[in-house]
Amino acid sequence: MLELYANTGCPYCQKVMAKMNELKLDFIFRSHDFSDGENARSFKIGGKTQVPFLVDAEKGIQMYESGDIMAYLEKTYS
Ligand SMILES: N[C@@H](CCC(=O)N[C@@H](CS)C(=O)NCC(=O)O)C(=O)O
Repeated sequence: MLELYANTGCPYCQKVMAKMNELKLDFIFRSHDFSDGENARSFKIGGKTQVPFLVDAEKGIQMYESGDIMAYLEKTYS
């Protein structure tokens, strides 16, 4: 199952979520709290405090950058 670490107020996250909805992809939304800083779960996995952050465990993929994530989703799941 795809996991997206994101924040609903983040425009980059919104673009990625729109792409996921367009492609009708199921995913787990992991709400990211910026105040958690380096204690955030996504930081522990990916090493950055940045969102969006995609984890595609089945394919061994972890990815930052909304443009890269959208291109990956399009290429892999459309
Ligand atoms: N170039 C990145 C920008 C992402 C970005 O700036 N995200 C902000 C939230 S809207 C963020 O995570 N800021 C905190 C940080 O970078 O540590 C993308 O397109 O995904």
